[in-house]
Amino acid sequence: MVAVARSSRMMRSVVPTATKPSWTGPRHAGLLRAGQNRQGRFGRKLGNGSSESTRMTTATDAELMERGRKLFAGDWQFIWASPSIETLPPMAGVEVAFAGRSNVGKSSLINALTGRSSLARTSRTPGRTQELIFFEGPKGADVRLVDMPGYGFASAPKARIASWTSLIHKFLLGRASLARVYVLIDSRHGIKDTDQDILTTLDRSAVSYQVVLTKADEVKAAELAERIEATRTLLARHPAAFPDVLVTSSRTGAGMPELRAAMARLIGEHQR
Ligand SMILES: Nc1nc2c(ncn2[C@@H]2O[C@H](COP(=O)(O)OP(=O)(O)OP(=O)(O)O)[C@@H](O)[C@H]2O)c(=O)[nH]1
Ligand SMILES: [Mg+2]
Repeated sequence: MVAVARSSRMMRSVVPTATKPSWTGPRHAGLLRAGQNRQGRFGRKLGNGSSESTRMTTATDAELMERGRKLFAGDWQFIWASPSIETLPPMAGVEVAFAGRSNVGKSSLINALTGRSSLARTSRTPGRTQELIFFEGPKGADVRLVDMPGYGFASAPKARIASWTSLIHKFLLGRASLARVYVLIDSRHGIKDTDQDILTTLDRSAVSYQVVLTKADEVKAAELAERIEATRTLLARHPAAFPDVLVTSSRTGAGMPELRAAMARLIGEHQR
């Protein structure tokens, strides 16, 4: 098996899967320690799911925010790109994936989280990310972010749409190391039919997932409040989803501390 590895944004090379890329740079060990609340991997899936990132106590909040900040201030590197389900990297650590329609802002969110302007490739044109792109966090954190191709990109050739769609659904259903999926929804548009397909797939998978509204800077406060409410109402039909939504803007940085904290908590739980 081989994987396409990028050592820079312009250059690609092929490395055998057995070879761990050596360009991951300095590492920061011991940034995380286990969280206070022990939860199994699926512990929040069906019950009081909103407690994790939206209803934390003040003390825990501050601690998690700081852990999240440190985690994402560490060294994040591209490690792998998979154009197919057969070329995925070996499973390791905690994986967190970002799914959503083309152009919703998945790659931009990864850049905003990591404080890097071009770790993930972004574009005004839909269809920019065409593979499953893996980024690895600081050493010791044992976490990877997965930037996914977008769905609902109507103007791409049908065969390519079918291939991306199949890759997305297979990955979400069959990846045991996937601990959380964030489903990104554009604040201007809300949940569409194609998003429902992904939510349905996630309901069938064993992974916990949460909706993240993106581009909050593009809508007025009243419209945003309506969108949040409408999204919550739709999510009520998906008991496997976190009932609450996270609101973000990669442009202004809004919601990033909360999202980082939620991931710090998730990782803490998995490290126990
Ligand atoms: N105003 C605003 N624009 C954003 C935000 N996030 C992303 N964008 C813009 O939206 C466009 C698409 O962003 P990407 O991050 O490439 O979107 P994507 O979901 O990765 O797209 P694909 O890879 O094609 O599926 C770019 O022009 C970004 O600058 C945001 O928070 N606010
Ligand atoms: Mg992208």
